[in-house]
Amino acid sequence: SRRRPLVAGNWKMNGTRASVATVEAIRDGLSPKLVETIDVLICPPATLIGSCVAATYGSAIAIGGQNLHARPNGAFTGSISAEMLADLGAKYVIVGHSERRAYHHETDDGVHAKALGARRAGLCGIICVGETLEEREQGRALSIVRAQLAIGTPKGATAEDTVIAYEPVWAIGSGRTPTPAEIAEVHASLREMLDKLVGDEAQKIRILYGGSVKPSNARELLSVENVDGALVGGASLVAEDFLGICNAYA
Ligand code: G2H
Repeated sequence: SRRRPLVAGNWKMNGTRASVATVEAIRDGLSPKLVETIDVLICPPATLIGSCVAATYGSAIAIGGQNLHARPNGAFTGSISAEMLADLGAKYVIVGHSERRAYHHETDDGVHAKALGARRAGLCGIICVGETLEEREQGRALSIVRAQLAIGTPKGATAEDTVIAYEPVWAIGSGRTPTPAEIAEVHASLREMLDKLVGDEAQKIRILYGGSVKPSNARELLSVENVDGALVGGASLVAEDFLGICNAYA
């Protein structure tokens, strides 16, 4: 496709200063030929963003945040703004991951506000959508993810400031993945909805698949039509596994 693939790692609440070595191993393991073809991103916990940016300076790897507060600053104890992430050298930020939605009560309107915050600070927001198992079994998967996309995506979103990630909640960390046909159906529907939202720009905006991506299934999942890369959780914690996923594009 005309879209440049993005392979993104989401470390979630894992990693200490020693884990910067993992980013260094990923940096050193990416072949020059591969980084001509794909974008690579690691989203470590906020405590490690600065040191991971330093470790990847001048390399093909971008560093991002996993969450942000929608406002630029203020009396919001414990929160981190998009401006603060950008100040550290982050280029991306994950917005509305299902774990944030489930454990921190994030709503689609809240996701929209955070996506605006990311854009305000010059970050690319990775807006996450996905249905629960119950919603899928009720035949509501498409209507759920389309609504999440429609509400969460800022007006005038572009490929520079927005990436979409489809992560079926039941596939996250479970080892279960949708079939290629199920993924293709959702991604086609999301792109059609994006077209309604932003017009022609929809053809440029990347839609990632996330949920139990690993080296052994990456080639199959990433070759599905309209899948423009992966958001990788567990398998991004081990350099060899993450590189194995990136090499699905080699
Ligand atoms: C989905 C994914 C990364 P995992 O949350 O965002 O995690 O690959 O461990 O299923």
